[in-house]
Amino acid sequence: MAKNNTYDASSITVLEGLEAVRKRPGMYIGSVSTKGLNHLIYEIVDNSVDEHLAGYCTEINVTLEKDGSATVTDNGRGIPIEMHEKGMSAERLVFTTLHAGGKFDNSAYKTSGGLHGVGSSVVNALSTQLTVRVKKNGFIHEDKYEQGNPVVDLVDGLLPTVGKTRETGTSINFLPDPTIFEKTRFKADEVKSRLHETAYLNPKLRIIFEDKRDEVTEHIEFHEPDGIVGFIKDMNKNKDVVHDIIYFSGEAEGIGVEVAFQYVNEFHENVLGFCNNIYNAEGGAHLTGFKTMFTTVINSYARELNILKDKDQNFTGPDIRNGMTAVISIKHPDPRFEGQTKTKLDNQDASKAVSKITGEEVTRYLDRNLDALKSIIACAEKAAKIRKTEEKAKTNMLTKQKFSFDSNGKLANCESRDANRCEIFIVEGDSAGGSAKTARNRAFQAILPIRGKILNVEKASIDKVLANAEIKTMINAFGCGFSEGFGNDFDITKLRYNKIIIMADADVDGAHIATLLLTLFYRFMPELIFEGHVYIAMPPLYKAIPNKGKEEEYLYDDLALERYRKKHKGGFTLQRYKGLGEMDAQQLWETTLDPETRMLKQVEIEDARLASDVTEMLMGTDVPPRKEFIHEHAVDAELDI
Ligand code: TTJ
Repeated sequence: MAKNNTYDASSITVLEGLEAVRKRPGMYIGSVSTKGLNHLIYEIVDNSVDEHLAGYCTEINVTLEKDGSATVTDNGRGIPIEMHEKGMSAERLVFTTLHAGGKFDNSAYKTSGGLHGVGSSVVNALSTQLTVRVKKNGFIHEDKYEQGNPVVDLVDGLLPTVGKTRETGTSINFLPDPTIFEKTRFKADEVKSRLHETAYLNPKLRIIFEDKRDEVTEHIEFHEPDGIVGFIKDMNKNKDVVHDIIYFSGEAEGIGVEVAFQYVNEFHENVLGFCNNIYNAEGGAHLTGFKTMFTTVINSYARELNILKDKDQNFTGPDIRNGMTAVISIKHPDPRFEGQTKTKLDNQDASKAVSKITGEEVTRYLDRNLDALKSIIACAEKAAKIRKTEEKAKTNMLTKQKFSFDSNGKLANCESRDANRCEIFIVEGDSAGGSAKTARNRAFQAILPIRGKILNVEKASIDKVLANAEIKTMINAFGCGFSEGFGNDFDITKLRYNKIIIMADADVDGAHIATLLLTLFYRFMPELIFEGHVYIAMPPLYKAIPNKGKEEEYLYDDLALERYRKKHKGGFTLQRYKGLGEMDAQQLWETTLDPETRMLKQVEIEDARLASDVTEMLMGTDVPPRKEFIHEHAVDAELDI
């Protein structure tokens, strides 16, 4: 409880507010999985970014501490600490009032919207401990909270000081509450990738990341003075680019618009949308405005240049974006978000603004750069040609070899046709596939064995992808088609299995196969992931059989083994499972297939996006980084029970 006695009725409603956050944390941070956990860091960092946008902060430090806490420090003006009219220091209002969000100045752009910017009070409510240090007016002021409640006595209504300083800034240290979160280990890869994104979007900001949790401290500085141009440059590094990066910016309808794009010789598009520095996974109005106008402009150039003749149809939008890497970043005074994960920008004025500026600026640039224009149209022509061949091939495929549900290559289908109940396991290797077929409950579990490595879809053209036997079998089995640039034929309502479960060995090759499959789903069937249908099976690493008494136990990671060792001092025999193929049918059922006892990890869209980003690295000829990545992930792997 709060020790100080300056509390009045208003502070009681405050604490009730935070209690609501602790009761239903998902409502405020999306989930209590690792994703929600990492969100806590972003909530705090966003405040410092706001201070940067207001023109006062140039550096932000984010540190993952040894004790499992996180520290965010900036060199801004420092949160106001003086007495606020409600009889509390302003800083206390920020950390104990829902939606107060530290907006004491009139910074033009709120980062709040959707899941984001719900504020530092939410982080406070979900932390066992939170310490605030504010450097200003010559002193370091300190405040502390436990489970969201202040535990520091005010001195004449003011915060105590713990030292002197000439600097200004804010530092927050917080320890996530283990009774709220499923796991409390921040995922460094995700945090780094998000901080790097923030650096690209704020070219004058320096972000220093440190991970002190392992023996060797990791220290990385993110500073991207080239902004979103640098973002494009990095996404396209090691790729065959076909023209210089095109950049433009402008303002319309009170909305700031910045766009950078460049084409590469590949067969997919990668168009990312940001609003007020927040990534919009589901896109939205800004992307629609850009895409629609860009399609119009390129088609009209193609007609002007007589590349499209009178009788020819227009290029489709996806044709035109074939090979495009683009970042559309807007600043909106009052963003609203919709969609499954509340990451789809809903403001229609954003579409108008982006469309207007794209129309003007792209024309201005391409009028003067005919070579770039011709390269872009060449990409569209290539795509259109493949699309037409593909449309023909698809019609042939559908009419000639009518797909039969039961005789589809190696698929051992289940008996039930009730999609809600059905599961399909994608199993690496013929031998594991064979055991899984014996072990499964054929009433509702289907098994699809796949052989060895599957095709890396990032590197292949669409016709290659569709010619690949494993991929064809998967698309057929799932039943909902696929979506790629060339028209969207994906229909999630036709999905035949509620759960698609990737079953691969817990080793380097297994991780690689899972990555390739995630990349495939992410590119061609992203809704499967958005709507939570994709899972990864987590087979155990060991079986422990105690020397006397009690039953044997499956252990799913080394931590579990460590715990088991401590509990069973009497001795036990340990069986190590090297791979799925080594388990007999009964063991496979108990450990991996039986819904009552198995462990599954539900794949989130971030996992897939990350997988897609790293596929390049994994597939490259560079052996060292590959090893490193997989090692890191092997250590990181955590369990959803
Ligand atoms: C507000 O207007 C007066 C001067 O200070 C402005 C402000 O709030 N600055 C500010 C807040 N800088 N940094 C923060 C901040 C930093 C972190 C890490 C966390 C929070 C909640 C706020």
